[in-house]
Amino acid sequence: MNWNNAKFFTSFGKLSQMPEADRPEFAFSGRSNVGKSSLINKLLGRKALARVSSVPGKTVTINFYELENIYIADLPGYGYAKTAKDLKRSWSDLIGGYLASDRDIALVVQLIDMRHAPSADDLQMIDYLIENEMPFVIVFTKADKLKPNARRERMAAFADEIPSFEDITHIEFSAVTGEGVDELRSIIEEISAEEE
Ligand SMILES: Nc1nc2c(ncn2[C@@H]2O[C@H](COP(=O)(O)OP(=O)(O)O)[C@@H](O)[C@H]2O)c(=O)[nH]1
Ligand SMILES: [Mg+2]
Repeated sequence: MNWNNAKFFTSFGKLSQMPEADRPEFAFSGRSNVGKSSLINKLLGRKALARVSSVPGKTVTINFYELENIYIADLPGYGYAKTAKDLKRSWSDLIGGYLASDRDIALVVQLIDMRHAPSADDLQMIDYLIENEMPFVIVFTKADKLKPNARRERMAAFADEIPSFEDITHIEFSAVTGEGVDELRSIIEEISAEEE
């Protein structure tokens, strides 16, 4: 797979605007500021395909990037403390509707900040994925921000904090050092090959 060939495909804020489901989709999910845009840019070998910002966006949209025979779906970040109620509702309508659709969601990549215990929203998302038997992996982001000892402790803690952790494929990732990029690319390549 040529990872440098990704192009922005479309952006939609309403389920009625979802593009045709004509290929496998890899959906990226996580709370605001977890490092989702940075990860997508790193994965796709681009500096700013997905917008990196410390200010959470005000519009709730799903952004699709097209890469060879797959879509990369950038789901809106959740869990921002100041999120207004109606924004929260449009978030759950959009994400919930997308995940529950009959689209070919080949994999959900659930991002969690390695420095912190998973939030209630993270755990709700993981429960949803398990309950609905959706294929997913967890990516622990910002690995470069932890010293080795703290990192070991946090990884051990996740095993207690995340249900069925031993059965979930997880990747330790850093957009700064590039750690985990090859591993994540291999997983996506393997699944897209199976989908052919
Ligand atoms: N040190 C470090 N900072 C990161 C990493 N990934 C993202 N960040 C920073 O975290 C903040 C949020 O990143 P962003 O990609 O916009 O998060 P998003 O809201 O999930 O899309 C930005 O200041 C990024 O520079 C990482 O792997 N290491
Ligand atoms: Mg972002």
